[in-house]
Amino acid sequence: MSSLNEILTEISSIRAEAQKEFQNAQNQIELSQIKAKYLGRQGSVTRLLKRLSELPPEERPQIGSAVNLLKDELNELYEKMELKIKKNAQLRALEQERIDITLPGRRQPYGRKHPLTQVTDEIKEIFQGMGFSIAEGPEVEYDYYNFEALNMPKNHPARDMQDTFYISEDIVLRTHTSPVQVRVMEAQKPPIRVIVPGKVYRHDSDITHSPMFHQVEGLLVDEKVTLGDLKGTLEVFVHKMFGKETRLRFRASFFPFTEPSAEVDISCMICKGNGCRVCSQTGWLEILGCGMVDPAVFKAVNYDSEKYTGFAFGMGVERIAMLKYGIDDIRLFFENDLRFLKQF
Ligand code: 2NM
Repeated sequence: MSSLNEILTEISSIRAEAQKEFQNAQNQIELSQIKAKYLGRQGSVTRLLKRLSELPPEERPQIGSAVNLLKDELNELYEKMELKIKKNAQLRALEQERIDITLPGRRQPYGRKHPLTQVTDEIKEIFQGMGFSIAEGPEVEYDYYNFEALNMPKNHPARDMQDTFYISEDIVLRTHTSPVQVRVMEAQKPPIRVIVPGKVYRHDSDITHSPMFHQVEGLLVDEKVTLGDLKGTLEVFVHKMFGKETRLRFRASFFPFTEPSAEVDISCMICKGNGCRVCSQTGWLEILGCGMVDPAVFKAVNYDSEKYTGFAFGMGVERIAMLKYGIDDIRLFFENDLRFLKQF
């Protein structure tokens, strides 16, 4: 059994050793190991406390309070060091995460509208400026709206002109946006002034045809609408779209839903009418079809064709864009090659 002085000396040397170790701890792991070594269940301070019962009763109070003092001192030192280590770690992290605000920024590339969207928007805006509103409708359409109501009954030869994708016996992918005009006329009484942009589908594919392409069609119905109104409207459109110097040429044509019908050519904007690759040396480019709405169409929508007349027209957006920019392959619009798209 050790004497009083021996135990007091042991307490002093444990204190000195522990203080040194705690103060040299470099991180939380080391600190926890040191805490376990002295204050843990098997720790040297804890062992001292357990030995108290082996001491003579008169020595217990003095040794007991000396060991408890050591225990409190070391606990306090532990907490102090823990705080210091945490603060150091925080400072180091801040140092590493510091943002260099003098570094140059990384430029975000600009996105832009697809050329077909740009051309469609331009066409829409020109007609909106003349009082037309925009109408849209389904791409999956009843045979009735796509053909029947447009003066193309079953077995009509004009249906062979369209290479139609059939969904079922009486449902098709629309081959033009005209069925939307029929729906507009069913829903509203004249006067009507609408522009109908949208996707259309035809079984056709080569360098100038795509199975899905875009159309913009227009319809105006009122009392006393004439072919002169049609020509004047399209002239304003062409001059805004291609420039005031562009000339127009109306050629007689045929569509089942208009009578009379015409195709409109414009003087080639690439060669100014002198003849070039784009206009096949003719000086003229075909850009749209049009005509006065056939009374058979008015009959299908219950309009009185004695009271009302109207004109309609339709154009392919890809075709307009190809002519405007001298593009010779329609597939470029659908490949999403940025080298192509970036040029618009
Ligand atoms: C064209 C050419 C000529 C047209 C006709 C109609 C409707 F519904 F009023 F009968 N909508 N679109 C039309 C007329 C379309 O595209 C070449």
